[in-house]
Amino acid sequence: MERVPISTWPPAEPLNLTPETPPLVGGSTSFWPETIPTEGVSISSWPPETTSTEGVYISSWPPETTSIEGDSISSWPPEDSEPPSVAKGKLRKTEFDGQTARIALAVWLRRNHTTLSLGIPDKISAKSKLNFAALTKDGRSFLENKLSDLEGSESVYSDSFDFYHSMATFFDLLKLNSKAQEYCVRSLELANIDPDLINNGNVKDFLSQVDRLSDSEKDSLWLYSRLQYQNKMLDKSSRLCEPNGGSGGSSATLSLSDDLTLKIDRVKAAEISVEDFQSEYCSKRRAVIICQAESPTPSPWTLNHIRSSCGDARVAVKTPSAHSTEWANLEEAESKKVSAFIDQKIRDHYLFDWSLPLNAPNLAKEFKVPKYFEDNILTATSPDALYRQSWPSLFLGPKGTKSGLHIDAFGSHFWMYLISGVKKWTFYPPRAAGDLSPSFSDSMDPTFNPSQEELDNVSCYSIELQPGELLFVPAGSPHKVENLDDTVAVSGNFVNSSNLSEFQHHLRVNALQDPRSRDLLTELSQLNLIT
Ligand SMILES: O=C(O)CCC(=O)C(=O)O
Ligand SMILES: [Fe+2]
Repeated sequence: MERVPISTWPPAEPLNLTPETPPLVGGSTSFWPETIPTEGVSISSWPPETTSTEGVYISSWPPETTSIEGDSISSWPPEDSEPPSVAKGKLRKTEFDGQTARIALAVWLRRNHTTLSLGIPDKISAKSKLNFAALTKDGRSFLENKLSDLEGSESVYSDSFDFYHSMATFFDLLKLNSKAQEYCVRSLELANIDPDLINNGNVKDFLSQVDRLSDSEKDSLWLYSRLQYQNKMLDKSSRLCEPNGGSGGSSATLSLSDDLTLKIDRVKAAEISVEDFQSEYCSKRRAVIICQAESPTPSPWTLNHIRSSCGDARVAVKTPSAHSTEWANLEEAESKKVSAFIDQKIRDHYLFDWSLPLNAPNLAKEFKVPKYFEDNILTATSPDALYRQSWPSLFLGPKGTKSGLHIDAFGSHFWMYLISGVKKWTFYPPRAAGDLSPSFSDSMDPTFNPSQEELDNVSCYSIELQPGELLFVPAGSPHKVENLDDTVAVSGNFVNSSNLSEFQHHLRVNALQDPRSRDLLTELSQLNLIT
């Protein structure tokens, strides 16, 4: 696939986001590679008429060219399209067409969505729809049939990397994790790639090895690495051995270390130095609320002030959806001016994690990041580097809006300063993440859809964040948030020595699919900030 030069993103001008545009950063910052042909398709135009945006990464969005514009649903993929080359194995198109499971499912969906009643909800993204379809009875049996056809021709393709990679993607979409991992390993072995490449060597060696891989080899290594991360989250025995947080295996009560990790102190700013914060909270992975902190803005950020400073800027507002597989179960609802968002105050529309440097630079200049979080390697990079301008970001949450259970992306820590209103935060122990029904699809960020029973079996701890309070959320903590009033808040994700190793791990995995993560690794290594 075509990859647009990194220098074209982010655009110099603030974005005029349309509903078709994928998240700018996500995270929120959820990194956005989507290698399904449904990428960038707006809800209203589902199923897509064209597949012109196939496999475009967030960092290379929007695509410069449209490749197969004009093809209709029924003619995609084109009849005469060449399947990917199959190393050595004799290609028999009827048995193995080279498709990965997501592409096969998307094509199947396009052809059958009018005749089958799959119950796919309307107002969710193309990505969420595809994940939903994979869980329907018909979707599952399509995938199972395809998989059993593939299994039937395994002997013909026993030396084909593409074949085993494709099989792994089917097992993965069917949530057969150990089979998926086993087939990833086979594909990587056939391509002479060490499955543990992600964990080995310094950054330079890692990148020089990765640069030698083909796109599908990187995809296979990416899937293997994501499965490894996922299995670690799900594996009860390894969770019991971890030093931080968590409820261990079956946990109605907190262990002593969980108690320490979960309990959230309120400390007055005058009584906590930056060093105390680092040693007592940040490096111990304990959340804390710092109260009576110096105001980070020269004048109060009322809605009027925000409207007059950046009312004309556009924002893609979010809305929660139980069926969403987007980050924190938040779907993009619509694009509108900030002034319209403030005036209309539509129930369930949430202005969420909106980058101030990128979208409202004047407002960004007024905000001083609290001293506790200045030690942040994401701000040591060049202006165009990934994450460099993502924060501080703004949250305007009408009463009742929520963000679903999630873990902050790329191993980052998080802070939030609440300007007005009250936010209810609920934390779960990091080690209990696997007990809360995490579901992985195409990123390292799972969505969580725990049943009431699962929730009842895991300890949690809630606090109500008040105006003027500053919250620190350590990397790896599952949490969810509800706006008890109309709220205005500002936040940031950050990385320092205490979370550098998991940050690097996530960045290495992401670099297999996202060129901007790859460039960030290179830059941080050139700056000697990582090795
Ligand atoms: O305030 C919220 O709704 C959630 C903030 C949060 O957890 C995040 O952006 O990671
Ligand atoms: Fe979060």
